[in-house]
Amino acid sequence: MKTVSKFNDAVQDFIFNPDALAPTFPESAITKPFPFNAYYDLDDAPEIDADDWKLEVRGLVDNKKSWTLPELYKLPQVSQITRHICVEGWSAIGSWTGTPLRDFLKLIGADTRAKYVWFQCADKDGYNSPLDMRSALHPQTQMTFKYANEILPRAYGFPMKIRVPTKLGFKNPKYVISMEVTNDYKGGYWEDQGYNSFSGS
Ligand SMILES: Nc1nc2c(c(=O)[nH]1)N[C@H]1C(S)=C(S)[C@@H](COP(=O)(O)O)O[C@H]1N2
Ligand SMILES: [Mo]
Repeated sequence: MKTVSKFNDAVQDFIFNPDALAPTFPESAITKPFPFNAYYDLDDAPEIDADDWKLEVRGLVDNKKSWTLPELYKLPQVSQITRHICVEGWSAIGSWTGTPLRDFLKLIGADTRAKYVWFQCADKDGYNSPLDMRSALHPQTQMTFKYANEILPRAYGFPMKIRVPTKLGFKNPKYVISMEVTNDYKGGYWEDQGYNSFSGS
C-alpha cells in the first residue's frame, strides 16, 4: 500500500505542481524510430538553410540581438531522455540535447515577471505557441539542437525546437525562428483551435 500511495503522490505532484520534474528514462527505453508529426506531411516540412537562419529575440528583454546557429551552439548544453505525449493519442520516448531555456532567458536579460514566451516557427502556413513563464523557467525546458546526439534532423525541427517535457507535444514548437517575451496572450496554432494553452503541469 505504501508503494502505491507513494506512486500516487508522485503522479499528483507531477500533475498539480508545475515545478515538478518530468520522468526521465534510460537509453534502452528510447522509441525507435521516433515519430514525426506536424499538420502536414514530412515532404512539406520547412527546409531551413543553417547559414541564413537566425533566432530573433523580441519583447521584454534587455538584449534584442538575433542569434546565429554557431553562436547558439557555443552555449552550454545538457541532455534529457523524456516522454513526448501527443494529444492525437501516441507517446514516445526520445533523447534531446540543448541549452536550458532559463539560462538563455537570463543571458538575454528577459523580464521573467512577464507572462509568456511566445514562439514563432518557419512552417509554410505558420505555427506558433505561447509558453507560460513558469514553464519557460522549468529546469527541463530546453532550446534543443540535437536529437539522439546528432544535429536535430529536419523532421524534428532543424535547426532548433523547444522541448518542454512537462507539456503536451503541441507545446513543443519545432523550426523556431523567433521568441518574444510578452505579457500579451498571442495565441497559438492548436491553442486557437480549442486546445488548452496550459496543456501540462
Ligand atoms: N513548427 C511546428 N512545431 C510543432 C508542430 C508543427 O506542426 N509545427 N506539431 C506539434 C505536435 S502536435 C507534435 S506531437 C510535435 C511532434 O514532434 P516530432 O515530429 O518531433 O515528433 O511537434 C509539435 N510542434
Ligand atoms: Mo501532437
